[in-house]
Amino acid sequence: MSARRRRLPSPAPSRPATPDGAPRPPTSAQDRRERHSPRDAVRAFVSLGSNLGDRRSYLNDAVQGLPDVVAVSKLYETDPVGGPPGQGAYLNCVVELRTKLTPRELLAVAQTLESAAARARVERWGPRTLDVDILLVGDEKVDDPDLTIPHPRMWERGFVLVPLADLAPELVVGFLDSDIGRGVRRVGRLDGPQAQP
Ligand code: A4P
Ligand code: MG
Repeated sequence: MSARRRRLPSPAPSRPATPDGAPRPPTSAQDRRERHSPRDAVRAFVSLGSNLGDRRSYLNDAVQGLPDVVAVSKLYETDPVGGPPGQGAYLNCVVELRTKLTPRELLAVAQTLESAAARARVERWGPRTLDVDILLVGDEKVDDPDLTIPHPRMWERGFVLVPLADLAPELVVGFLDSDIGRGVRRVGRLDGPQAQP
């Protein structure tokens, strides 16, 4: 199924007006962001990882479910970073979007895709069928308890920076060196028209 035909989760509903009908004032950074409309489409990047079950199939399904996809990096196999010992290797890639969705709407999409992959949250950095992390959304910055953009650990992770370099080499200059890239092994590409050759 085409990514564009998939139904996206609805954006968070706006808060109801006060009893006298006056609109409520914004109380948080999220409210202020939602008042900026219409939004221009921006370049956004999403990291996908899987180290449980049919890893390639979970990543393929996630790419199909993402909106506004313009490119998909090559596919890489990487040793687990953090988490319990004995986990299997990950397959990782990065997807580029051109989207008007807000960071919070993208997080909702990410969590819907993880649920569709029957992701169980047992322990932090534990093995998972699918992890979807929002890396960058244009030049937006979010620092909320449940959402941080840019993703706070992306600049120190080879499994993010090596595939990101396939799509946006200018963004990793100064961050990606041979130490960080060590152990990130290219293993082909995903299916689909947007995949990197
Ligand atoms: N959250 C906050 N900011 C974001 C964001 N930018 N994108 C919150 C996505 N989620 C964000 O994530 C915990 C919470 O982070 C979410 O509820 C969301 O509100 P999670 O996916 O439930 O838990 P997690 O992934 O175990 O924890 P965490 O800290 O997000 O881990 P990471 O940073 O995602 O790392 N090794 C290899 N080789 N390849 C991998 O892909 N991935 C991880 C997970 C660890 N080691 C890995 C890999
Ligand atoms: Mg995560």
